[in-house]
Amino acid sequence: MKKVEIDNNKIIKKIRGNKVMYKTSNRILNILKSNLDLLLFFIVLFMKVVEYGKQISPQYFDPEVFTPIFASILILLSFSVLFKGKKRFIYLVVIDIIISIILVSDIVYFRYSEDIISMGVVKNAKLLGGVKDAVYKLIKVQDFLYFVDILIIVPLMRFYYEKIDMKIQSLLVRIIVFFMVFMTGTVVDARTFKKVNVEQPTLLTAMSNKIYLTKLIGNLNFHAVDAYNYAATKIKNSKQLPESKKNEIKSYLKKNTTESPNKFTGVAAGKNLIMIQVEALQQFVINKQINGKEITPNLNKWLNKCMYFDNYFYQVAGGTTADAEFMSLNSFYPAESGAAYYTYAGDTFNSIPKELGDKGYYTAALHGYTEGFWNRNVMYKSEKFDDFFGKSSYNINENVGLGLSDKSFLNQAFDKLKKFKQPYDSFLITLSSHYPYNDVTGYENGMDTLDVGEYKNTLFGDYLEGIHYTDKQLGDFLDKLESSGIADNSVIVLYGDHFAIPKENMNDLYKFTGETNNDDLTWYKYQKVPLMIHFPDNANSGVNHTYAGQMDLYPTIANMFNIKNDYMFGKDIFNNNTDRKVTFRNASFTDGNTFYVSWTNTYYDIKTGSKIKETPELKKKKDDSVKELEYSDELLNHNLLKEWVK
Ligand code: GP9
Ligand code: MN
Repeated sequence: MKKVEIDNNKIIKKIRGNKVMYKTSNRILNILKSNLDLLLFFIVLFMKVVEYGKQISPQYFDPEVFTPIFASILILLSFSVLFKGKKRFIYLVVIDIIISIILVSDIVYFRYSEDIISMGVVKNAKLLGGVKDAVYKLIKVQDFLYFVDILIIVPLMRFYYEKIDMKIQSLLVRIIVFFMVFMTGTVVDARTFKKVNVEQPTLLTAMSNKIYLTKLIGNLNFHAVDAYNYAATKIKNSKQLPESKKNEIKSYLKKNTTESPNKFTGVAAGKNLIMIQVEALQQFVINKQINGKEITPNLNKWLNKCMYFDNYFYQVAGGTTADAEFMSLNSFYPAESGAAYYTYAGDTFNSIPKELGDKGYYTAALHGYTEGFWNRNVMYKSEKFDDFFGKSSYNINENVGLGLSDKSFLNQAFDKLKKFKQPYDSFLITLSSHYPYNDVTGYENGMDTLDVGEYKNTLFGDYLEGIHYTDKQLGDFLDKLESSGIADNSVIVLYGDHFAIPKENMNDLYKFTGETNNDDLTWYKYQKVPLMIHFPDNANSGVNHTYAGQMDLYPTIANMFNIKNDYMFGKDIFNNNTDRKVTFRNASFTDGNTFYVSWTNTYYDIKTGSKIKETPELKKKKDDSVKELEYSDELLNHNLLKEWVK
C-alpha cells in the first residue's frame, strides 16, 4: 500500500488558514449582526430615492443615477455610526422620516409644476399662492407608502436591539468608521458632480433645469447642492453694505436714468405691450437667403413695418434665456455666476410688469414649457406678473423641439391675448427653435421646407430650417395681431434671446456669410439679435443703427409708456446720448465705435477692424463697465430695491 506522506506543516497551515478564514468570516458576521439596522435603513432609503426618480421620469430613468444615490445615502448614514444603541436608532428613524417628507413633498410639487422644490421655492412659497391650494388635491394615497417602512422597522428594530448584543465600539473606532464611510460617499459623489460639471458647466450653479439635474445626481444630492448654492449666496450677501456704497449706487442709477424727453416719450401710454422673446433668433439670418430662398421671409416682411435695430446685442451669461428675460424686464445685469432667475428670485424688483401693473395694466407671461424651468413660476411672481400661462395652460397637441410647438403655442396664446383686459402687458417666450434645432416635425405638417444644401444635417443647417419654421409661426401670429386690430392699439416688441450658433460651429457660419476674418471683433459682430418695435399704423418704421443691448430695452419701453423707474442700468435707445455703451457680463463692451474684448484686454476700431491703443477715455469706459457690473451685483446681492422701492 503506497505510504501516504503526511505533511504536518501543510495540515497546520490548512488549519491555520481555516482558522483565519473562520475568524474573518466570524468578524464580518459580527459586524453585519451589529449593523443590521444600518443595512436595513440603507436599503429602504435607497429604494425610496430610486422610486422617486422613477416617478419623476419614468421614461428617462437612468440606472446611472444609482451611484450618486448610493453615495448620498452613505454620507447621510455615516453620521449614525457616531451614535450608540438607541441614539443611533433615533437618528436613523429621524433621517428616514425627513427624507420621506422631502420625497413626498417633491413628488406632490412635481405633479403641480413638473419641477422640484428648491430653497427659492420654499423662500417664496408665500408668492406661490396657487401651490398651497393645489397641493391637497395632488396628494395621492400611494404617497403614504413612503412612510410605511417606519411602522415596520420600529418594532423590528426594538426586537433587534433587545436580542443582539451590539458590540459598542470605542468612540475612536466609531470616528474612524464614520470618516471612512463618509469619505467613501463623498469621493463617489464628487466624481459624479465633476462629470456633470464637465458635461454641463452651469447646470450645478444656474440650476436651469432642476429636474434634469435631479435625474443626474438624485434627489438628496440635488437638495444638498441647492442648499449649498443658497447658503453661499446668503453668506456672500450677509455682510452689510455700507450706507455710503448704497448711496453711491443709488445716485449712479438716478443719474443714469435721468434723461431728457424725446420724440418717443409717452407715445405708447395706455397702449397694450406685446413683448415676444424668440428662442435663439440670431441676427445673421435676417434678410438672408439660402439657395434663392429667404430664411426668415415673414420677419423680413414685418421689418418694413417696424423700427428694426440692427446693432442690438444679447448680453446673457450663465442664465441664457432667463438672463435675456431678466435684463429685458428689469435692466439689471445677469448674475455673476449661475442664473439671476434662480439666485435672486426672492428679491424685490421694479420690473416692467410691476410698473405697468401699477398703472392699471393686466400683466401676463406666456410660455409653452414647464412652469418651473428657469424658476419662472417663482420669478414671475417676484416680477409681479398677474398671471403666468405655462405648459399646464395649453393643449399640448403638437411638439416641435423641446416641447409645445411655436405654431400651437402662438395660436393658443393669441386666443388668450384677445380676451385679456386692456390695457395689458403680455410677455411671450417661444420654444421650438431651441438647440440642437434638429426636430423638423413642423415641416411634416405641410410647411414649405428650406433647402440648406451643403449644410444639410449639420447644426448650422438644422438651425436654418428650425428658425425658418419659427419665422412662419411668428409671421402668422403677427399677421393675426394686425388683421384682428390688436396691433392698432398695441406696441409689439420682438427680439432674440441669445445666439444660436456656438463657437464650435463658427466655420459654417462664416462660410455661409462669406466672412474672411476670424478675430474676436468679428465673432462679437455676430453676437447680435434682431430687435423690432412695431408701432400702430406702422409708424416710425425703418432701420435704427444705434448700438444697444438687452439692458436698454426696459429704459426704452419705460420712456414710451411713461414709466418712471430710477433703477435701471440701461439707457433709452431713442435717447441719443453720447455716453451710451453695451457692457457684457465679462466686462467686454462696445460704444459703437470701439469694441473692447476683456479676455485679451484688446480694443478694436469697429470701422477699420484694427487693434487700437487704450486712451484715457477708453480706460474710463472700461472702468465704468466694471463698476456698473459691480453695482448691479451689489444691488441684487443685497436686495437694495427692497429698501428703495415703496
Ligand atoms: C425653456 C426655454 C429654453 O423654457 O426657455 O431655455 P434655454 O435653454 O434657451 O436657456
Ligand atoms: Mn434660449
